Amino acid sequence: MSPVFRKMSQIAAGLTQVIGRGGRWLIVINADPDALAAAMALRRIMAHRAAEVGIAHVNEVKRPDNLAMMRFLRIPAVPFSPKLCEAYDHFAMVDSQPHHHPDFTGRHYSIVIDHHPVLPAHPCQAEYADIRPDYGATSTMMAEYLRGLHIRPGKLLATALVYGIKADTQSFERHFLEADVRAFSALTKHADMTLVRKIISSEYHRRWLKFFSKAFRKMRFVGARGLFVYMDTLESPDLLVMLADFFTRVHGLSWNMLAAVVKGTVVVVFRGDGIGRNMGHMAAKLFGDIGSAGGHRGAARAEIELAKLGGKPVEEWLYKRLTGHKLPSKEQCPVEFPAAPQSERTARAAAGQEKSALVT
Ligand SMILES: [Mn+2]
Repeated sequence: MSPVFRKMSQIAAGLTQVIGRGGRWLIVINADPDALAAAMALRRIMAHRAAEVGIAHVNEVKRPDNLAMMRFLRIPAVPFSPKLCEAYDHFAMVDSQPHHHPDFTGRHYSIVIDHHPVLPAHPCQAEYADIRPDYGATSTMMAEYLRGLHIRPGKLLATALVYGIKADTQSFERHFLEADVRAFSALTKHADMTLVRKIISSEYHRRWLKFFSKAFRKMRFVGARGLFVYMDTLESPDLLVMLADFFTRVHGLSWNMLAAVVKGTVVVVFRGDGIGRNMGHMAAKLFGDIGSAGGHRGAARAEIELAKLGGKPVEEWLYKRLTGHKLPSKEQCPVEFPAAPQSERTARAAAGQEKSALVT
């Protein structure tokens, strides 16, 4: 047995000692892919030791990929409530520490396993605390526990842990350790990568499609590669962000500016390809004199109180600021793609694609 593996077995034994026998455990999380996966793994470790194990999330799970993860991987997490806690006598926490969320406070956690930094002002009081701030994901730590306890993860658990590591390290673009890579590659042998892809591609809610429909109707192209869309009134600026992010995936557009009135404020969201125009500069130049405006090269935002427009129609006002011109009517400015630059047209024609591109 290698020294590393022996150490993992010892650590895992410390955990099972605290779990003991016959308790009713509630695992409390702030749900994101890493937390959901880690909770599922701890539940698996507790399975034959505890009388009952529940998972509760203090946040509302809204993101479609997180909902897809819960659904496809059958994660039995329920909303947290003080009433729910009455049914349990032990509490555990993964991927968070008790001071991270107001709903976490007011009860004692016997187990805390996390990878966020430890703050001197909030030392962890748990009987069993394992906090490794250098790790890219709590899912990696849980994969090590499973290994130390000789538990081979089933397909759904392995898939959850793979997705947890992938999400927290942004597919290894953000901070990670070699341990994260090791756990990831070992888990992929047991995981269902079709399910991972299904979860990743669950980007939109069905109820959002009406906003796409509206955005497509209201598109106005600006210059050769810009797009402006005014969405009238929206409940949340998140919808603008969702749409603006979508348009960054269109080849032939290099920047977009999406706007709407949200609760009495004109919210303008900018997205760029990070190569051409600097969105932060653009936002500040267009709206810095009248509202808060700024951001960075690829993403920016401006917010202007609606009252400051003095009753002017918002779409026309925004278009004028953006282009210096009057908003053309839909008849004068039909929504159609501007001709592709000459070089692209020539290349397409040379490849014999021009006709099929028009037909399809
Ligand atoms: Mn995490």
